[in-house]
Amino acid sequence: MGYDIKQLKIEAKQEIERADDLKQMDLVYKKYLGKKGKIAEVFSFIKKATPVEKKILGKEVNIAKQELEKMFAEKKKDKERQLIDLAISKEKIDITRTGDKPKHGRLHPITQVQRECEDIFQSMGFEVVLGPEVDSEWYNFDALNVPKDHPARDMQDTFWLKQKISENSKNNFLPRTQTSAVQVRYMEKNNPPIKIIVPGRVFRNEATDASHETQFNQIEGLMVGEDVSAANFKAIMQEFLKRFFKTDIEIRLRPGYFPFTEPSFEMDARQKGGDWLELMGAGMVHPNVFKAAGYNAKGLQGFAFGVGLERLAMVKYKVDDARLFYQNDLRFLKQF
Ligand code: FA5
Repeated sequence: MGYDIKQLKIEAKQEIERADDLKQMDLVYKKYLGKKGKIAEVFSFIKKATPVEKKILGKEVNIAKQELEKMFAEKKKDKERQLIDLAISKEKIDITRTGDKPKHGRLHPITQVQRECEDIFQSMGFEVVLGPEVDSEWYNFDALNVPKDHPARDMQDTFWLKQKISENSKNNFLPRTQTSAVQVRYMEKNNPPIKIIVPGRVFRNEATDASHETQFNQIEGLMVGEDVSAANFKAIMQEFLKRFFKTDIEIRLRPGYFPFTEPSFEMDARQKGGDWLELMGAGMVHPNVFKAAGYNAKGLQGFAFGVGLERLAMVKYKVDDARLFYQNDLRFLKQF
């Protein structure tokens, strides 16, 4: 007998098992089950064989063909399923994975503090008013009852834009040293009752330290009317501080001196266990300021205050050095 079907089957099965991908499987298929494959070869041999050989060999080769076809079909199915699974796993979107948070910007802590203050004062009926950052010596000093050559002018070291050229202080300009410069500017154009706050940048020619910058932000407050009293100031301040700090803050008032208020005081604040920090200057508006604005001061009263925004932020967030706000270190700024 010219053919060992058992051996043929063993070889074919081994090769099918070894075939790793569909392409190799095709080759193996052709080799054994193709038109010119080994099984076909046996069939053509059988055609010419003796009846006894035909009977024995025919049965054996038919069984072998069926087995190999089956084995082949199963392996092919497995391989195809594996390929589909692989493709799916590559394309799959895991909807349970936490997303990547897009990085987004945020408001600077001092801007946040400014907006918070604006919201609180607006809700108490104050209007937000702005003034120029470069103003005249008149509005910044003279109109505020700070006479020329008066030592009070040295309280706020001033950057001058040019050599002073004029005797008329309305013609000399400076980066304003205080938002109080907006008081008379506003009163010239508006009549009482007045209830305004003025946020803005101010500039001082002084050495910097943990609580002093050459450029910082203030919010001025001004309330003027016929019977505006120190009690009104106290009530408004209490409400503001309660809403701004939200936690228990210790406050103390000290007598102070500003030429544009009489009496004047200064307010310090601290978090429990922290150091006292001066927050603001304040007082009852001096009659000379009303006069400079062209008001008839009789019967008019008002209070004014100027609070440092960096100082508010320092106490609220327990930051012990104001310079941190302006170093642009994102690790610091991201905390707010
Ligand atoms: C004034 O500027 C007055 N115009 C305040 C005022 C307004 C008094 C209205 C009366 C009526 P003073 O120089 O003390 O005052 O500054 C006010 C606040 O600004 C200080 O309490 C402090 O919070 C802040 N401040 C002052 N200097 C600096 C500085 N160099 N750096 C940061 N904050 C400062």
